[in-house]
Amino acid sequence: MTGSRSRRVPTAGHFGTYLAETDGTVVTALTPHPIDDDPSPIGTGVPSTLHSRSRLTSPMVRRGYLDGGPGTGVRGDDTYVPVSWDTAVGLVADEIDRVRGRYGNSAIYGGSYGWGSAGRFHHPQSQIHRFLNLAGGYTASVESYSSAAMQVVLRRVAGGYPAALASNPTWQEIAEHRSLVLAFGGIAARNAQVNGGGIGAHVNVSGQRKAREAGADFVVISPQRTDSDDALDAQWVPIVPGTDVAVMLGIAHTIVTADRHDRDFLERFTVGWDRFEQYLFGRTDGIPKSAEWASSISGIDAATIRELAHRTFGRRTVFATSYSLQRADHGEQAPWMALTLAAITGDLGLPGGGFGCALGALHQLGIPVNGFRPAAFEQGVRPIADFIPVARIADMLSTPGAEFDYDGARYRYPDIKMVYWAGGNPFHHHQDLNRLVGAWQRPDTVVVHEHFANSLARHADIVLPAATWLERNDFAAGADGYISAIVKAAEPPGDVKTDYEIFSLLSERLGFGREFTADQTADDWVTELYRRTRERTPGIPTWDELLEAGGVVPAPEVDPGVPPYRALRADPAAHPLATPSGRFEIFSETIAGFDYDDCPGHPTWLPPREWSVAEAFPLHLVSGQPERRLHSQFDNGDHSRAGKIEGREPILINRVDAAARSIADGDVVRVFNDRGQCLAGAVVGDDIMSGVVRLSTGAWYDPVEPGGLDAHGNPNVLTPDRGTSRLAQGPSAHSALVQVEKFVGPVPPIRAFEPLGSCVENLQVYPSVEGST
Ligand SMILES: Nc1nc2c(c(=O)[nH]1)N[C@H]1C(S)=C(S)[C@@H](COP(=O)(O)OP(=O)(O)OC[C@H]3O[C@@H](n4cnc5c(=O)[nH]c(N)nc54)[C@H](O)[C@@H]3O)O[C@H]1N2
Ligand SMILES: Nc1nc2c(c(=O)[nH]1)N[C@H]1C(S)=C(S)[C@@H](COP(=O)(O)OP(=O)(O)OC[C@H]3O[C@@H](n4cnc5c(=O)[nH]c(N)nc54)[C@H](O)[C@@H]3O)O[C@H]1N2
Ligand SMILES: [Mo]
Repeated sequence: MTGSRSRRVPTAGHFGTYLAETDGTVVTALTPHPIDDDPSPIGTGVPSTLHSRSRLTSPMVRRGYLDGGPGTGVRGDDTYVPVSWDTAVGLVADEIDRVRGRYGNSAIYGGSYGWGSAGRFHHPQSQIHRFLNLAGGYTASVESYSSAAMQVVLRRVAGGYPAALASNPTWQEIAEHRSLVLAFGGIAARNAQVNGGGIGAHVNVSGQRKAREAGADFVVISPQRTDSDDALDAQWVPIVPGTDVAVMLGIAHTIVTADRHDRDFLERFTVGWDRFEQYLFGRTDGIPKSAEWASSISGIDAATIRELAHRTFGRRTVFATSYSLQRADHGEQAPWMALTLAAITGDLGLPGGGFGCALGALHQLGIPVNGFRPAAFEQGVRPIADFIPVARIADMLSTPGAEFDYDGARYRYPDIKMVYWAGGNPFHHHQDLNRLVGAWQRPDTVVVHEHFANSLARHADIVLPAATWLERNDFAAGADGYISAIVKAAEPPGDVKTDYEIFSLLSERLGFGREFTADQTADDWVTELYRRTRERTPGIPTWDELLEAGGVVPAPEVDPGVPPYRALRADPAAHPLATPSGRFEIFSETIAGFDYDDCPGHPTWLPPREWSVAEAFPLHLVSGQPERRLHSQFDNGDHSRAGKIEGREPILINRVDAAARSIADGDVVRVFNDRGQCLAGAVVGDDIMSGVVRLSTGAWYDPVEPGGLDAHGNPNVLTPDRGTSRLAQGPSAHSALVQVEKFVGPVPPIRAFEPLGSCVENLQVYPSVEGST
């Protein structure tokens, strides 16, 4: 790497735009792009990973699979053998052919959920789905780990999730109306660092600060003090996790008792108020949902709950719910109830007020919506209909043919013989990983494309090494309204190929090469998608002009249309919501008609099922998003690793709970329940309320033996794998109870960042590992 040859090229990830310092082959640093005044440091850790020990540099096949063929050996407990691309491609193509011929295409699970990386063309989900569609189709997944419960319930009662997002109040409106923001689950500034598809420049948190300066007031109702930016000067109201619906009911009860509800709004724009009011006042179950009642459940005193209600009187109010509230047992209820509160106060659809759908939880939420839509790599048509709700993967794999309920209908799980993943990691995102490891043994074959020897690669049969976004040309253009060039900054090491090259080889082998590639190289496709984007939206610079401008430009403003909630308010007859009544459904005849005991016809307080084990496991575990990473991505990089304690993921624990367990700041602790156990590094303090611990997601799963203690601190060995309800079947990660104790004895090393081939040999002896303590 000589200084003279070194240059800087623009690049973009889900966490922002950067300049990559490169000699043309190797990237030495990512520095924030000058266009970004509030950049995320997450990207700075990426270069340290590209040539690290955990980088995959050639196709690998699990030893047992190579010897015994499909369906043999144990995933997660085997060594790996490097093979040529020719061998690897042959194995995968033959297996696709065998499985689809013998069992049909529904036996291939290609949901491949996950964030992958930014880039309109190389977007791994588009790549894999286009490929599998041409191969005859695959069993897909619906909804997301982020928002499944919200997506399904809002579709039933409020015209859909996109309508809620399009109707979100912006920080600017909140500033103009000096609104009161009641943020259930907070507005963690660390979460606005990222956005799917990229971020030109970070403006979300500065928007929040401007709203505060203009006179908006923020209340953060959350177990963690640091769930909002300090500059917001928010009132912190600690709450027992999983009890938000009770508190919202207590607020509603107080408002209606004071006769301050907006009867006119309820009458004109909602249905079912009468039914809900019966419940609110306990006429159906004998329990008035008073502030006192809510207090006994949530740990917030009744006076505070009443005060929150009183503060909404005569004040434009936002009832915001983070995504975390609905990634929990009965997760459908919190967003539905927040919407109901916003209907009670009549704020729904008013600028700067109403329902705040996950405000600030992603960079795009809270900033103005731009109707600009870039072109995408077409996935084609999926020729078969089989699907699962995304978080039901372990159920599907372990009980083929079993019936499941989802959104009013009953379906059967297909019998999966082959799993194919590119651009996501179920051993990061799924709950109850020990259960997943068991279910994961059932299919005959697991194929993955990965950058690194991470937990997914370690549980695969055929591992194909994929290029990172720094090793490809592309462009990013996301919901934040910027267009960013991604200029190839490094050569992929070793035998690494892009996802596109891999799928092109496979397509050729399977006889549909030309259909997949359309005879275009990757660079041809990038040029073509950029051309289509420009064709759709006048005012976008040419590629050369984009580069001359530094590689990042704002996209032209495209009118997104009137937000649906506002349009409804203006003229309900002309702009009904997409619900059976055309209005907000506080009581949904449709949902009531499904007769689900875990999701009744109106927002309802339902205690989390997890609470049945509270005696043995007294601490609530919240496993939110990591400050130093995007999920599990680049956990092997220096930025993420600088945040570890003794190499373990930090766990926040309250002073009182720590003292009761003789745990000191910096201790290695064992976190456990009936589902699993992991180590973590204690951070003792007052930022988390007593009775709750916080362990972020994303430490690479690192069991000392299959199913054993996770040495590194992945919370998903502890979280329950339960659908939110039969309505949405979403993930319920945030409803987990655990116990914590000081760890005694020799601390096992971190092996998560070791090369793939060595993963089993190292098991016995805990050798000293480079970079771990
Ligand atoms: N306990 C708990 N669990 C959770 C959550 C929680 O709050 N608590 N949150 C959930 C949520 S909201 C989400 S969105 C999920 C996120 O879950 P995922 O999206 O699955 O997590 P990532 O770590 O982003 O996984 C992306 C993977 O794709 C790989 N990758 C990146 N780019 C490319 C590429 O171009 N090609 C290929 N082939 N691979 C690539 C990365 O190396 C990485 O392994 O996690 C969920 N899991
Ligand atoms: N830095 C960074 N930012 C990210 C991501 C990332 O990986 N890294 N991932 C992005 C993605 S994919 C998504 S979907 C969003 C997720 O956005 P969210 O789901 O909103 O984020 P979380 O961090 O899971 O949770 C936010 C806070 O909710 C609180 N909380 C948990 N359970 C409860 C509860 O029952 N009641 C109340 N009142 N509070 C509770 C926790 O204290 C937690 O800090 O974040 C995005 N932002
Ligand atoms: Mo997410």
